[in-house]
Amino acid sequence: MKKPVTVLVGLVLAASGALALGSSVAAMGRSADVGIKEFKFAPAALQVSTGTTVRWTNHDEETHTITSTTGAFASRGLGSDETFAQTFTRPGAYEYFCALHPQMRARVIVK
Ligand SMILES: [Cu+2]
Repeated sequence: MKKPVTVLVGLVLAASGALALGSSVAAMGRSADVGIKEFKFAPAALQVSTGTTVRWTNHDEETHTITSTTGAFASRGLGSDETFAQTFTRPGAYEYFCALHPQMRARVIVK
C-alpha cells in the first residue's frame, strides 16, 4: 500500500507549487509568490527557474516597495493588498529591499 501514499505526496507538492529546499523555497512552474507581512518578505530567499514571474503582495497596512539593490527592478509604493510582478529572464541572485524600511531585505535566486 505504498503507492497511493507516493501519489498523494506528489499531488500535494504539485498543488502547493513550491518545495522547501533548505533555507530557500524552490518554485515550480512559471510563476511564484512572495508575501510581505509584518515588515518581512516571505520567503526571504526564493529560488525560481529563468523566465519565472514573481508576484509580491503586500499584506501589511503599511506601504512597502520592492526595490532591487542594483536597480534591476523597482516597484512603486504598494499599499495594503497591492501587488507587483517582475519576470526574471536571466539567471542570477537578485537582492532587493524595501526603500521605506531598508532593514527589510530578501533575494530571488534565478537558475
Ligand atoms: Cu517597507
